[in-house]
Amino acid sequence: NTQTSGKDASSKDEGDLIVVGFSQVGAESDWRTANTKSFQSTFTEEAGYKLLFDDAQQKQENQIKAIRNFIQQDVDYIVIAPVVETGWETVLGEAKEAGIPVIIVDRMINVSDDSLFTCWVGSNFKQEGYDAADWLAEYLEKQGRSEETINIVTLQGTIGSSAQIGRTEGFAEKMKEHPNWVMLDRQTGEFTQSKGQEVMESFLKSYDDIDVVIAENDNMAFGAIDAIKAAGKVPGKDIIIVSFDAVKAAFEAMIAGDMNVSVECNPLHGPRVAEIIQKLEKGEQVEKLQYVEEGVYPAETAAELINTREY
Ligand code: GYE
Repeated sequence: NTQTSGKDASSKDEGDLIVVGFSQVGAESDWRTANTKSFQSTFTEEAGYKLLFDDAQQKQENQIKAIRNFIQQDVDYIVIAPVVETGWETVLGEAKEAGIPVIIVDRMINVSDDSLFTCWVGSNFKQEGYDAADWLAEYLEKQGRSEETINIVTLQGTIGSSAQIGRTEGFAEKMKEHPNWVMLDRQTGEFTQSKGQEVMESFLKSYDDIDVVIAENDNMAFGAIDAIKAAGKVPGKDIIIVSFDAVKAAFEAMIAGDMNVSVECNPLHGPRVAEIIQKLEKGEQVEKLQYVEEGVYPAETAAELINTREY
């Protein structure tokens, strides 16, 4: 409450609420929407919070502005879902100077002084890249194509974001175990369906022998599926679709036969951050880095599991 966090308890409009400023990346994907909802439904007044929400529209400069605003308003906690990893030192130095704890969620930041943030909770993106490659290797083996040349294209996420870096690097590392896999091209689709479709259209024009699309999120995969159908090919059969996030619409695409697998990335960080804040309120220690458990969902599991999915 406001007393333990050192705020003016007599302030009428905020009362005893814990004020949390949340700088969100944007609204680029189903994953992001689920992530935003998770915060909005957790940080309610009934639960004792006032949530100040800022959508940065995928721009770091907007995030820096929002964080400076939060500092000026003297919020109790700043939560950041950072769009990219680098460039945070100055503004986080200002938050530290103001004595406001900073919690990083989802993507990571790359700072030389790790006292600039209290803790981070998110996914192991490199592991997700490994999982995608391992699934593909097994699938191709079942099809008897382990020795065949396999032409791959990748729709990358926002360049410089942890989700892009980890998934690209994890997959690339595993490719070394498969000398017959060829990466024809990699380009960013900015994690959006429309850009994913656009980039896939250009890939289809440049290469007539694509075997696999790695889409670094489901929404770009949906765009790719549309592009493949428009080009007269069958997604899920002529071209294998490997994706990340495992949002509900991906399960629908898998049931329809359009997508082959989605590697899960869990967006439900609201309750995790609330737990961290409650510990900090009590003066307890929190773990510096918290990784979330995630699975891999091939198309064969989709029909059975779709109704159990929360996002
Ligand atoms: O995979 C994508 C979103 O950072 C994990 O961002 C997140 C990624 C997610 O736009 O859909």
